This record gives sequence, C-alpha cells and structure tokens, in this order.
Amino acid sequence: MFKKTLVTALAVSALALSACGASDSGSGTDDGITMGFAQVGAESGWRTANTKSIQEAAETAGVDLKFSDAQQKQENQIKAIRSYIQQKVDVIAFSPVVESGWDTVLKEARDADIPVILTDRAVDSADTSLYQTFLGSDFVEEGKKAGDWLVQDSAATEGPVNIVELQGTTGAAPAIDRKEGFEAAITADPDLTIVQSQTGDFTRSGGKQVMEAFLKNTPDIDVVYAHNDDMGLGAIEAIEAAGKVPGVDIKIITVDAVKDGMTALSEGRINYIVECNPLLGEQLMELAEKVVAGEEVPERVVTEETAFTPEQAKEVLASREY
Ligand code: GYE
Repeated sequence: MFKKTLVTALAVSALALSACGASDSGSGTDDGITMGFAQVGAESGWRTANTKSIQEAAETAGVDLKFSDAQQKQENQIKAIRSYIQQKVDVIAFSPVVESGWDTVLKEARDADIPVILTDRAVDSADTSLYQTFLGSDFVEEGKKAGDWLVQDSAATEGPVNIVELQGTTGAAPAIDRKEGFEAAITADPDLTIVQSQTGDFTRSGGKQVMEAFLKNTPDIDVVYAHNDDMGLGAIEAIEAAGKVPGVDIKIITVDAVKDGMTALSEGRINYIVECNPLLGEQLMELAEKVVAGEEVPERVVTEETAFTPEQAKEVLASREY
C-alpha cells in the first residue's frame, strides 16, 4: 500500500512536469489527463463493445485518449506501451493479450513514474507494485458458472457426456481461468469428460475451424464449451454444415453475452451463456483520475456479472446495448 502511494506521489510530480510539456507542444486538454491505452485487438464482439466503452468514457470524462490496437500480438502491445512512456502520458492502461512477459516494460513505466492500470485481463507478475490496480471480471468464476450449469443440466442424463472445449487465446488470462473454473466444476459429475480441447483464439473463424476438425475426428460430441460467444457462433456454423442441429444435437455453452450470442441463445442455438461485462470505460476513467491525483485505489476491482438461459435471453435481448 505504502509503495503504491509513493509511486503515485511521484507520478503526480511527473504530471506537473508533463503538463508543462503538453501545453508547450499544444497537445492535451488544459486540466484533463492523458491516457495511453494499449488494446488487445478487435477479435470479438466483446472487444468491440469494450473499445467503444473506453473511447466514449474518455470523451465524457475529458480524458485525452491515445489508443492503439495490438492485433492480438504482445510485441505490438509492448511497442505501444513504450511509445506512451516516451510521450510522457499521465497514465497507461492496457488489457494484456497474454499473462506472462510484462515485467521489463512495466519496470520501464515505473522508472518513468507513469502509473499503470490493468483492465480486463491480468498479468502474472509476482511484483504487484508494477501496476496500481486491476479492473475486470473473475474469469475462474465464469468458468465455474458454465460448469455448474452443465452439471445440473446433465443430472437427469445417464452415461458419458463428451465435451469439446474451444479455448481462448493461448496464455491469455480468460483462457487459462475459464478452463480452470470449468474443469473444477465438472468434477462434481464423473460422467462429464473433456474429450478435446484446442484454442480458437477467441475469433469466430478460429472457433469454426477447430470445430470442423473436432466434428471430423471425434465421435459422439454432446457439448461444446466455448470460452467466448464468437467461437461458439463459429462452432454453430460448423455444426450446421455437418448436418447437425446446434443446441439440440450438440449443446453449446459460451461466455460473454454479446448481442449476437444472446440472439443465438434466444433461438435455442446456444443453451447457456455466462456474462462477461465489457463496459469498463467509466470505471477505468474514474480509477485513472484517482491514480493520477495520487489517491488510493483498491488493488482489485471485480465486475458484477450474471448468466442467461434462452428464456432470460428473450427477455433482455431488445434492451441489450452491445
Ligand atoms: O471474453 C473475449 C475477448 O478478455 C474478457 O477477450 C476478454 C475476452 C472476451 O476476445 O470475447
């Protein structure tokens, strides 16, 4: 805690210096802060909604946002963060594409007295003083909710239930944690087995391709567990092309609850969706302003989420924002 306060105190003096620099160069607003945001990419409906939320919230809060899209490559994110350090932004926020390999660049930010906020995805750095706070979902809990639903849904079924898993990006926190939570939950029923598990990189085309291969090489698939809606939607295309009925012949569980996913759920083509909230913009701007002002912030801010059945999807679909 003390360390964090010290770091932010230093950041405030850096702000005073960089504010002079900013007015000299004519960039930035007079009293607003400058944020460098290194986004993962544009891989999914979730990501599109997340980017929009961050851009809109920055505008509302008067935050001068420098935004970059890393196209799901860690090296691009590291480059973006280094350029924000060079530009002497007031705060850096980013959603790390994978968990590992951030210590060097985070130390560079700390040496430059620029505070860092993690949003959406976590890093696995042992030194948690490298960032001020982490705003995002509990992905283990999401995986657990998905598994708990399947345990309940399969309770009446006799015999083995063969699950294929479409994992998110290899090494990404939501892929690691959603797998872990799901696996823990399904141990409650020994009939439930993951018979295949591969990454579809959180994209629709990735989900489709991997599902096509699963359908060819794996007999008797009962359930698809996809780490996001987009991969589940890709799997639906593959299942239909193979002459099977998604949601009936093969049950589908996904995570996110974006509009396309919720539409498929309301039609019974997906059976259950665990919600993951992408609308993090407003909370991020609030945290950024506090961090730059040297105020204390919680080390972890967890997003509140629910889950949906087809009936519930029908009720909320019309009012779904994203
Ligand atoms: O579930 C997926 C996206 O990190 C929570 O990334 C996010 C995940 C989200 O590509 O759709």
